[in-house]
Amino acid sequence: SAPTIDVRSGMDVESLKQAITEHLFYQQGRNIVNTSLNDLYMAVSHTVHDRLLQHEHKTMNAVFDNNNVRLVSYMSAEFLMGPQLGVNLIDLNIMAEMEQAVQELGFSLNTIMAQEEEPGLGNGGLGRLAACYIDSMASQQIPAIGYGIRYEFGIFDQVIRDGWQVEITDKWLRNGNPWESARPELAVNVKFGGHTESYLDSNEYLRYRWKPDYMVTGIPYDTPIMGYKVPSCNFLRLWKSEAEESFDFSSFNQGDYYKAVEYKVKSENISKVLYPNDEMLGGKKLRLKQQYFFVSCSLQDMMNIHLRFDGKPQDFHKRWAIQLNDTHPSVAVAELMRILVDEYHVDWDVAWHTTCSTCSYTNHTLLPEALEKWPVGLFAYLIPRVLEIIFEINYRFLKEVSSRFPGDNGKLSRMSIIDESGEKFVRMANLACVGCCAINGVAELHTELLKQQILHDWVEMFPERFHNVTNGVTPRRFVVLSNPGLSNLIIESIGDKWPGKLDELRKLEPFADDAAFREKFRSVKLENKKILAALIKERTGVVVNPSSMFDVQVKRIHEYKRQHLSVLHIIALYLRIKQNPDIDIVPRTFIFGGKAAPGYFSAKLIIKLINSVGDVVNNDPDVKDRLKVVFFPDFNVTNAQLIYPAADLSEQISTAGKEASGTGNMKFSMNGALTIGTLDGANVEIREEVGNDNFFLFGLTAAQVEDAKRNGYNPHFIYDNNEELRNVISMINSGRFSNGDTNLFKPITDNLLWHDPFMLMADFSLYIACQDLVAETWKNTAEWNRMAILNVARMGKFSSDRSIQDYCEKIWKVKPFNIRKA
Ligand code: 26W
Repeated sequence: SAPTIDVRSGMDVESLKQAITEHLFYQQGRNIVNTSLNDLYMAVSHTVHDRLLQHEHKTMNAVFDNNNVRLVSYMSAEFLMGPQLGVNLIDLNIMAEMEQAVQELGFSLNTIMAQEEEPGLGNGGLGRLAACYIDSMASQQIPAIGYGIRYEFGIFDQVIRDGWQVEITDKWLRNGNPWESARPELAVNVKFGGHTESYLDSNEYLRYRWKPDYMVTGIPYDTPIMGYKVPSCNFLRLWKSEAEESFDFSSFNQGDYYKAVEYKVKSENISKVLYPNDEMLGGKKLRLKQQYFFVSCSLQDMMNIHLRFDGKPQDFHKRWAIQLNDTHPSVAVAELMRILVDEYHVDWDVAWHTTCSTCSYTNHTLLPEALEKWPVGLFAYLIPRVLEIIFEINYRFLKEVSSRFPGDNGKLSRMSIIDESGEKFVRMANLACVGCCAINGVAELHTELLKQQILHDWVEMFPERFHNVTNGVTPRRFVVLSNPGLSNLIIESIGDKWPGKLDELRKLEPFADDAAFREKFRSVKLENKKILAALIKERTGVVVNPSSMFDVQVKRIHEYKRQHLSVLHIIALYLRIKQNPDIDIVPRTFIFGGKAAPGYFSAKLIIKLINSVGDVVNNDPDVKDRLKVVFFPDFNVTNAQLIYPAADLSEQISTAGKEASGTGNMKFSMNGALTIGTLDGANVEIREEVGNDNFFLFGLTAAQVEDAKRNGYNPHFIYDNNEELRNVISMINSGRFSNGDTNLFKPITDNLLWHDPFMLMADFSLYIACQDLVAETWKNTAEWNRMAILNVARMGKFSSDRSIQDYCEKIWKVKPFNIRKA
């Protein structure tokens, strides 16, 4: 008999084939013989999306039927999602069925997956962390919504021309987005500009209302976020800004069509483009508008959901736990107060209790230049009523501070939400610390330094608010999907429970001593390296040897991350070869990748330096292909998924105390790379887990860095006393890597010699010695692979599932909600 076909939800091959064919025809207007690759990708993705919607619908019905569920709202200006098709097939457990369905239609699933244009709605670590966390919340069956901005242009695409970074706009929506659904019926309005006035309500209470200049409409676009092999499906809700339809210009300016057009453009601009800066933004007005826009939309939406449950406005905290991903959404503290007090007439003190009980704040950086502050004047101009509320919060808070610490004016001025030392600013971290019941750092060391340094006053005032939640990453995307070779090897050995329960990987430990397993492990890595080598050839023209050590540093380009320290090492090796061409040296391929903020000159010059050193080293016959240097252009999630599985050595070499956590470090180890790293961020905990013997540690500690600074650090002195270092710097300054131009890289070398804020000079000799040990270890293949297998086996702690469990227990006080049992 003919198989029963269920076009919308069937998971068998026949149903999938039928569904693809129908979507191709009815949605794309194509049939299977004249389809384009993109139409095919759209049809396959719509087929998967249909199935996700079934789960999303069931999850939301179960949640809404239950009055006691507390939901999580993960508010983030960035969600660096990466391609969706592959992970969704894994979560639905239909990868094999889809592969077969597509094959029977005459295509290859890999080619179709490669067609996807990833939503790059984030800069780096913080945005990618948000994406891992919404994945893990769904997998842990925590009812949650991710709230953010639907940027029309995500992070720019990077191309390299003549060794320099060139930025190209990211038109990720140009071929359509099959994963999102617009929900215009859930649109909300956001006020901007104008003035406030007071009035007496019917009970003679003094109230305030905000008469805005104009309003902007937020349209939500939802993307389902499926849990891994569980029936729960949450969603990501991103806001697009549009002009408010009913806004009537004619009433004050008869028929001014141009004014209406201008207003439309102004409204739509808010969600137009992601700011590509991951440090400070010099008070960009549009950025503040973005922040307030998405926060206000999200809070209104959350209140609507809460009221649908028949909740009272002041019980908002019983329905919702809000996590603020850094300070970017921290205006939520004031906006929630505004909604409760102005719109629902809740008493101030009650509203304040509700707000503080709802919100928690995650800090992601200690770098002072990345702490957000906005000119008070800008706030007054854009969101006057919100500023009044901030003043009121601050007035009441400072009264509390002075009664707790009488006469401590230093404390008062440091803790004030308003910076009054010169031009007045609103300090967003202070607003978050006042209005949140929990504050956390993202790795043990980072949390300790936060408490000692930038948030010290806050620890004295509110010690119970402080927590650590060490970051984690999703093993579904970063192992199962991106490294099928390794996944299958692990499954053969210890079964298939580990992707949802990463501590299971411990069972791999005994295999580290099994020569046959080590050989299979080595061959998986080699295959991954061949794939990457082919891609490197295609993208850069450089031919690399897959059996050389792949020494990789991929992350945003920043001086504190010290990509240039690795460059100094490369030049040192090159000098050794030039001095003795027959020297016995371990063949290495150095692979760099990462974007520089468009206005960050030093970072862009570091990219140029990497490419310039590569040009010389790669083409010098004396090198005999023993060293290759590659800058892999346009590092993004898609490319990352091909790079981590092919790495032998992971470079995590930031100045101690500067990298809050790092998450790439975790992705490398999970894929069987060994780490060379400083005691910084999560490196400390990674080393603790994998064992000191299985981690290449070097460099000053955070405390030593601080001491050296206090005692008048002198980089030039170190340079004077280290011959190898002198030769390396001289080689750069000689113009050898810049066609004789002795000035091109001067800004880098001068900075190192005379300032060196990130202490490359201090760490240079330690780094080189450690790299020599790395090379020695590499020569013993069995030993290297034993160490690498132990790294994989001991990475359980760094699953984002564990991070989410920590947030649930320590901060949100929410439990998994099993929709089957509900
Ligand atoms: C105001 C502009 C701006 C934009 C982004 C300032 C700061 C940021 C982020 C905090 C930068 C970021 O991505 N930080 C990284 O967050 C990761 C996730 O917690 C950590 O692993 C990284 O160490 C941290 O640099």
